[in-house]
Amino acid sequence: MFSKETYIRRRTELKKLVQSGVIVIFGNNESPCNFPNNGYYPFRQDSSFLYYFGVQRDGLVGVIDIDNNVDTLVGDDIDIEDIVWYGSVDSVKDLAAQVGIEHSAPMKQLKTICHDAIKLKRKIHFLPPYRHDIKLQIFDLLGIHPNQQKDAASMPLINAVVKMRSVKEDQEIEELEKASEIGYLMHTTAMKLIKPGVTEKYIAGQVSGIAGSYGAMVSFPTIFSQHGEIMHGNPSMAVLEEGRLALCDCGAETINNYCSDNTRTMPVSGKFTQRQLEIYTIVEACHDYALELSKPGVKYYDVHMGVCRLMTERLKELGLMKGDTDEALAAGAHAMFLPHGLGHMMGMDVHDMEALDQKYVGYDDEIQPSKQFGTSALRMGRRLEKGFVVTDEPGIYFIPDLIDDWRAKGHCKDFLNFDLIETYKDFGGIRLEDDVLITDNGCRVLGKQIIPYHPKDVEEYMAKHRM
Ligand SMILES: [Mn+2]
Repeated sequence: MFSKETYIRRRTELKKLVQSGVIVIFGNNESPCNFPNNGYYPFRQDSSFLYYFGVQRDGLVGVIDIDNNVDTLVGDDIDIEDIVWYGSVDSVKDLAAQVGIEHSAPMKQLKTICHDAIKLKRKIHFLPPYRHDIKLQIFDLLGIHPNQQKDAASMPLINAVVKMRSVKEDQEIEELEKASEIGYLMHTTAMKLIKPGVTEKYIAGQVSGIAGSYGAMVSFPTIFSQHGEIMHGNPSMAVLEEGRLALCDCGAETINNYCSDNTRTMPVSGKFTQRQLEIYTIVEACHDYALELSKPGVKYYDVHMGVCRLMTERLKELGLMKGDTDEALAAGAHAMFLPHGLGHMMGMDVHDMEALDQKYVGYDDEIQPSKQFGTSALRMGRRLEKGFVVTDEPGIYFIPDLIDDWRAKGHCKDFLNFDLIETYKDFGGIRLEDDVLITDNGCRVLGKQIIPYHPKDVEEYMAKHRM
């Protein structure tokens, strides 16, 4: 938790931006895993609630009455039976005081607060809910059916939250740096443990445990797979095999819930083959090129397309693509190899604020999401600003089903050498990912130590440290 002044300042700014009405920000409730008392662990607070109210406890709602300038933390104190099991917990009144709030109220009063506002025809601002229990709570309070809640969510509130959370404060950057340090440990541990004969799940489990040991938890379920061509491949009981690549995409959250998100792709044997190096060095060049291009004022959409252009040129040199580069890009032929976007915003959510809808977070009036396969998966397209944190994550994948699908349809056949692509069906995929802070006139990769990614550095690290 930051100082109470931080939360007071943020709520004051939020009131200025939203201007009038009553803001209701729902904290998360405990979420049952397989029975009510066996919840998903650790408890994860809603990020917007954390941003303005800072409190990690479940079952709280933050109310900001803009017109009367009254902030209230709503929630029930826990009773003696819960204290027996979980230990003593601060009262809601004390929790409120810790984040500079004078008023607290029991949960039953939320209904009165909402009904009074409705009677006076005051606007009640809420964010799009993503958990079903909160949807029921909103239905109960405001009478809006869960199916209509996304549309009924407040645009002034969404815009204000996006505006504020997009630009990271110095103390937030410090937290992100801490998350990067844990991420460094996670990835270098994977490099130490990778060898023929161990399972994907073993390495993913070891790596995820590091996030739990030094921070709150992983920032998303660890992706570790020899099938790097599956974007979000779950680690399986498959055994690592000599000659294959293993893709590791993972990150940590600090105890204050700031994230890291990195990807490395490593040779199981400790040495890349010539064929692997040819593809790897293209991804490496794309990763570095994005760092060259990224600075305030530049559209991330243009950085994405710049990377796709470089990738296309290099794949043409290998004979995997052909034809005019501009035409290939316009047709979306590069999406055969890169069917996702270059990156996304990152902060307290690994895909920052995605719950508020990507079109309000990564796009604006100037730049709208593309509908073309591949580019449509770009989560961040708008102009970069100082203080934004985005991921830089190019990849090249050989997806057997996609190859078959496009070949059968003849899709982009003028730009793709299907005969050669066929021979890569056993290749897998390569992705390299780092987290990037936009600075005054450029950008820098977060983390005191950069996780090895130049092929020589990866091989040297593995040769030196492998167990
Ligand atoms: Mn990512």
